Amino acid sequence: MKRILTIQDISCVGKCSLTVALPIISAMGIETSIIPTAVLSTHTMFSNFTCKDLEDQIIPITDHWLSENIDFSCIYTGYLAGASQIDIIKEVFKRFDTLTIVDPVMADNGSLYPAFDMDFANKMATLCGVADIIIPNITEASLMTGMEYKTEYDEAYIKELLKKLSELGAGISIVTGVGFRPHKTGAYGYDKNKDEFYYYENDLIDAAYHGTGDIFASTFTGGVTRGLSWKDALPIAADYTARCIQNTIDDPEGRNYGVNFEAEIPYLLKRLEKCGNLQ
Ligand code: PXL
Repeated sequence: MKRILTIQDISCVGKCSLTVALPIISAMGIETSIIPTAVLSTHTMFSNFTCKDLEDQIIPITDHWLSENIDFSCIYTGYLAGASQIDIIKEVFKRFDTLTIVDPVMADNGSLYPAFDMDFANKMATLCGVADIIIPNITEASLMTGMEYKTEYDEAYIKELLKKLSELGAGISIVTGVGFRPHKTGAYGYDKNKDEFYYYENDLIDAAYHGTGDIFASTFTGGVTRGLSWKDALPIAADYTARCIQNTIDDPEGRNYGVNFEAEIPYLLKRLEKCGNLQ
């Protein structure tokens, strides 16, 4: 069985980060090891959340793993609790020398999340520079490239954003939340070694929930780790995320604490089955 290491926070309530990545990647048939970067009472969109930074645990945890010869098929990072964690994550990448996927979680809808500033964004750009695959949304991509954040844009803008992102260093850059037509959204990717773009769109569901970026990134990471190409993993991640959002809207009891990704896991597994013999 393949083994992924995912490094992000645990928000105890408000489905996102590890409480999304762990169940989704496990359901995809991959052992999921974790390093929690922090423990929060809720994600940071609630008021008065508590936060215990676990930065001092990251290197000792990996020291122990190295002494046990533990290795990983992929390392996937999400929400980090502060700029000083970024150099530590780079050291973890060096220690395990495997496929690295960075979701530079820090901003959305044109603004940084409450815990972050431009110093963090600039440092995050350097982490994206040493990753194999990066998955920012448009806000995060514009912060890291210095390009203007736009809510109305054309394909030329997104392609320029992707080219500038790839200049940071990653081989494959994927920008999420990209829509060119009313009621549509999607993800636009660029493979810099092949100079190849790929866009996949699905229906935009008119509701904003927390944790949907984490669902997309976790599913994408699971697909690539099971042996799918990034272009095959991307539509599965996009469609599953859209179904999770739709399921939440349809749920009369649904609370705005994250989407009902659990209810759509059978759909995700059926999609994976259709991919044939995966690793
Ligand atoms: O879903 C991204 C995320 C992860 N972790 C924490 C967050 C957020 C988004 O706000 O606050 C703690």
